[in-house]
Amino acid sequence: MQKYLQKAITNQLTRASLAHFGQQLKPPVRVAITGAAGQIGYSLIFRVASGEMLGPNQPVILHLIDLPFAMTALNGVVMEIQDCAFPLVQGIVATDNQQVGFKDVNYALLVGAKPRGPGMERGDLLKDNGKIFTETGKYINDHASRDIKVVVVGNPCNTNCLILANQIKDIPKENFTAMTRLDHNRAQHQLADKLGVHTSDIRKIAIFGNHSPTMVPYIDQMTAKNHKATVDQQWVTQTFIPTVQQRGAEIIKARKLSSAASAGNAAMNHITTWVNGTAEGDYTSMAIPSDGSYGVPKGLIFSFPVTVKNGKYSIVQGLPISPFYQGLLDKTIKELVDERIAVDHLLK
Ligand code: NAX
Repeated sequence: MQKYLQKAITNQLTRASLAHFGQQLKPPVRVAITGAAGQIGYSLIFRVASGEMLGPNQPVILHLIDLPFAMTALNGVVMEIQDCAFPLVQGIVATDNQQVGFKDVNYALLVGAKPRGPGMERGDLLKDNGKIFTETGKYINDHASRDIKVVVVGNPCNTNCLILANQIKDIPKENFTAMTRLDHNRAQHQLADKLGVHTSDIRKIAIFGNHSPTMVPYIDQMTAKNHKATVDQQWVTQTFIPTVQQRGAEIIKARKLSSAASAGNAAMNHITTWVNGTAEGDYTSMAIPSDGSYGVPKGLIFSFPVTVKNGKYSIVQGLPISPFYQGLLDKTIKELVDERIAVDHLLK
């Protein structure tokens, strides 16, 4: 089984059979997904394989990584990918060996993480995941492509990303990011619903801070259908912000399972926007290394409003921060500073 799983299944479809698409195909890129046998993995892998993340002319070699105990389940996922006969899938590497898993990888969606168990303190969660992300950082540093773009999804994703990036010696630090796009998408839906417009009509909103209940959905510059839009402050404080912050818990309560499909969707959105850019006049949310903007301590992995062009993101500067928002920002900054202190020994 192990031998089979570690073998690259190459040339699922030949270039000749791809030619019927009548498109100029790019050379294949390698996309790693950790936690590939898990729930988010299952909602994500097939959409990446179909070309939804990187486009219809971008063949992919999937690197599916999970822990040894999950290899049998992962083998089932591999069989299903094969049975989809995806035109863009040029190979599959399914493994519990990170050296093999991250070899020459161009994009990594780091979903795998230790979940918070009953009675587990946040500090213990940080430490356990810290070990995982320290190790993964070393493998990425030693084996991945130098242009790799990484999004950390596994929680606590901001600080996991901080630990990971600390292991990286010769890949730009800005290539390491964490996901707050799900929170952004959730905010967009709530606002569209409130204003009676489509989600795509809502622009210029952002998530600041940690992917945790302290996150700050910022809407002071919001437009709907390209016009400045406002909602009443009472709804913002009593309904909107708590709904976005607690949406994950609400979904678990309803489904008895976590929000895997929307999380997988957001992880893909994060990479697609990073590659293709933001729309003119709009921004998105990415947790990225702070450069000190908005008074956020340098180096924290902090969610900012960003614009993206030619594969590079830039923090949107100069947004007015009201005393209300400053109070929220201070809280989320403090939480991330405390998380950094808790894992300080892993950052040496
Ligand atoms: P599952 O428990 O279904 O799957 C996790 C998978 O990761 C398992 O197959 C497990 O074996 C694997 N895994 C654990 N440690 C690993 C390691 N070191 N290397 C490779 N694989 C490893 O959880 P799922 O629902 O898929 O959620 C995964 C993670 O996403 C969790 O940490 C969760 O908290 C986080 N989330 C993050 C979100 C965000 O917005 N940033 C939202 C959704 C989700 O809650």
